[in-house]
Amino acid sequence: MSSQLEALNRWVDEVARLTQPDRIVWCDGSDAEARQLNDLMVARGDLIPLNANTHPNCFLHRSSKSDVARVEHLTLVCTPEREDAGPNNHWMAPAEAHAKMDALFAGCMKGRTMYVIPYCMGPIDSPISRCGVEITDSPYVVANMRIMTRMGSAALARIEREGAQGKPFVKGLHSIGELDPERRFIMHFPEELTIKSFGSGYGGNALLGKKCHALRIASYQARREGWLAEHMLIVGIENPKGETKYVAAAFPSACGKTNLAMLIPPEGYRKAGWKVWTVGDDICWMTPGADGRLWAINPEAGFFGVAPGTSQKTNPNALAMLGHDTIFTNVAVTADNNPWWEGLPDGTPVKDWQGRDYQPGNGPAAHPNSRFTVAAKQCASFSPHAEDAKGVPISAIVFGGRRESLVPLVFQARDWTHGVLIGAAMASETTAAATGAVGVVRRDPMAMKPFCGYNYGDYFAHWLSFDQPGAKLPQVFHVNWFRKGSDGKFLWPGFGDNLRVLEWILKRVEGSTAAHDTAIGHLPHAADLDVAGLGLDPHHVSELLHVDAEGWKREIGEIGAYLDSYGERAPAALHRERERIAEALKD
Ligand code: OXD
Ligand code: MN
Repeated sequence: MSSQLEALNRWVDEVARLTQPDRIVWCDGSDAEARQLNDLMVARGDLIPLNANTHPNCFLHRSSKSDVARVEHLTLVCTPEREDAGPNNHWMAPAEAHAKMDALFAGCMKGRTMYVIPYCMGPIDSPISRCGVEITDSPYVVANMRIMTRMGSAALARIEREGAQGKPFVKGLHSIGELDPERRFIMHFPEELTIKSFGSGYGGNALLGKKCHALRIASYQARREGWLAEHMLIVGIENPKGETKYVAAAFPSACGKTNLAMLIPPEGYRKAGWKVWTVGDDICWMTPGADGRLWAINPEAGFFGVAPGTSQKTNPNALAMLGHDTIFTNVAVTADNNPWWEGLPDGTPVKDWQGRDYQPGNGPAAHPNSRFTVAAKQCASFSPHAEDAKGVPISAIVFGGRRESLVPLVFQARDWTHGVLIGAAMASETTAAATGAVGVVRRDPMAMKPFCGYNYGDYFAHWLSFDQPGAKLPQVFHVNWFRKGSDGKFLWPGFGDNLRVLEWILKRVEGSTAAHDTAIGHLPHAADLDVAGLGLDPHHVSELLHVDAEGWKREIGEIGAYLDSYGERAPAALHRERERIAEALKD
């Protein structure tokens, strides 16, 4: 046995001594194993089979009602020095955090089965991929990890192989505990490549490959090793000449990343031959290639998407992929036992997400953060290059937020440093993907506020460090689909029509269109955005492309105060860039 497998076995023994499960199961990822687990969960009531005629092999899981979202106030980064976690993270000293967690884990698996899940984040043969092992007492977590990662024997073989090369795996320990919000913590030990999560079964807290490993731990590793682990979708845009360019885009949670990743071109574009290819909808790992470009993989194998709002109109690709082999969490059901959520034009809920008879007075039928878990391969637009071991080359990076006012539909950074400032200054109105108030504007640099595993000041410096001689970095853009007019209505139709903005972005990447140079960056000339046929009021188009100098002076001032909150660690180059823009706004 290799020393890596010995280390893994020792850790499993140690965890078993602490948690005292009745049984230990090593997951091999086989179909037989999945069937057995499903039968068990159905027998226990953890999964409810849905209508087998319309939704073959689909199941509903109802969570505990106080366990429906990520819990940022209970999510900690435990570095030896508090400053290394930064003001962007909750922090605890590692020894104290281990003691606290081990006390929670002591004996917590009595009467339960402990599952050992070896997994690989990214294509099993990609040098960019990384492996981990999650230990959990939740069969629901196993079933979801099976969809979201490459899980089982192949991952274990890679872990063993990499051990021989001295490459470690990430250790994640999870228990649902008693699902008591008072006894819930998600702790990260980046220097030990370790995660300990207790008391929640919710995806972002419990599927440790996702936010915990692929973002918080990976971002820390990426800084040490010279790559980027980002909260970004990856999409390929194929033009009528058959050329595909890849765009990575960061938006805060529940701002339409899944919809953008699976966009269906408007009819005129479709007829002209435009196609959109989905590589990923949530996480992007990018690494500089020998050619100087950034090459990206989606470390995930599935989508854990927000159900409400998903419809034939907003995301037909997603709706179609949810017709079979899908786990739904906290959606409502109809009388004929089909899944239902707000935003579906047909069907009537009879049971709400808690399993109660549906009554409008009780609030939405489906929880606003109800989810589907589905294999990426089920998506009709899944890119034929999504599993390429070398990844896909990124031509443009797009940042975006949900901003009712001020921020134009699209603008382009002058250069990489300006692009990093735009990412660092991102802000958005909060959504239901995390507990807490919804609709409050908060700064969410690169959409990584809940996910950056170290001090944001160091993170910005890491981003800046990619600007090396010979680097062919992507162009950087900012979009805002959510600007509202004085009548309180959205000015931009969004969804498929977002391709009109992506087309302009790609033209800028090619250098085939001019732009309007402003203090905040390059904006489209109204005539260069293909909005004919949208029926937009020309006044609304100019509002969408308007730079309100007074409003931006205030914004730039707030960005300065925000950068100051990172003290010495905020790179001087970002301060200088901000001052340059502040000066330009005076003209
Ligand atoms: C997610 C999130 O689930 O960002 O992707 O919360
Ligand atoms: Mn996300």
